[in-house]
Amino acid sequence: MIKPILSLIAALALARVEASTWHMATPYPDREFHTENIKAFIKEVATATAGKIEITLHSGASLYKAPEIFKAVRSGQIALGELLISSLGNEDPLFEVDTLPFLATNYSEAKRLWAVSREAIAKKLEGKGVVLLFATPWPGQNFYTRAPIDGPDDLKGRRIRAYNAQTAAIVSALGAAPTTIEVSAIAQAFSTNQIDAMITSTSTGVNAQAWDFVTYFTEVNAWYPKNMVFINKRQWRRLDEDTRGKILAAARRAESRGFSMSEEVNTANLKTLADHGIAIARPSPDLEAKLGEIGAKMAARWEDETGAEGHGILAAYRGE
Ligand code: PCA
Repeated sequence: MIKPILSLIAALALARVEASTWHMATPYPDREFHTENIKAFIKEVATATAGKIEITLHSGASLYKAPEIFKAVRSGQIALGELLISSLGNEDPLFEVDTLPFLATNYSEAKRLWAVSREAIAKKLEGKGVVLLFATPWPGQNFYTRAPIDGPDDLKGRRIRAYNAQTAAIVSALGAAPTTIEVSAIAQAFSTNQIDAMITSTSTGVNAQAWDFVTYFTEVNAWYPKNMVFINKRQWRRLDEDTRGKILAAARRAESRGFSMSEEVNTANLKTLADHGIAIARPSPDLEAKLGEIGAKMAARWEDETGAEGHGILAAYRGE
């Protein structure tokens, strides 16, 4: 019901040059730090443009589910969206660079990886009809399990949640069974035994109240996937230079704020997990070795698939 109405609103908005209300969709809940950051961005855009650009945010997959958001923005049904960059891996493997295990394992490496891949990713997105505004990393990705993980064999046969094709591939490489589940369905998936473990950040773990389902958290910080906020390209081009400049300035601030928020939230959330009785463990050397081996194989395959472009990014990242 609401979708045709939104298309109509979008069409009307396109026909007018003055004040516009744009719609934006994200799969992530209101209480997520990414969402808070987006709300601050929206406020700054409204202030900087003196109310000319108002953005209505639809969080928690309330308007579109994650797999529909890219198409909705690209086709102009809505103006803006937020998505995990790597969820576009089926569009182009280049989008999966920040989901390669053990390539970037702390915030400063995550920042460096973004610095060397941002331009190529922005260009790919433009070719697909959207303009990148900013990206924000999730905290590092870790294991949430019901039993301790002493070594990689303890993960064999587990039913582990995945959130896209790349994470499903990592789960399979560990000899476990992946099931792809959106953030909003995590609790239900655990309670119906669809999954008995997950790999995600402290942020999603706390928001999903992981302590209701699991007892162990193994901290590997295996990769730092990023969300991106992007806008329909036609809508973007229709704006005057001055307005675009103001939105880009707000986006730059949102990106730098998002990196800091992610780190702060991670520290606070590690404590929240512990306060709820979750045991926080370091990985055993053989679990780390196995993940490193999977990461090296995936990076080599990714480099093959992405050719000179991917090779250039990895070489720049490694300082070669
Ligand atoms: N949370 C999102 C993506 C990565 C993360 O930390 C999720 O679990 O789906």
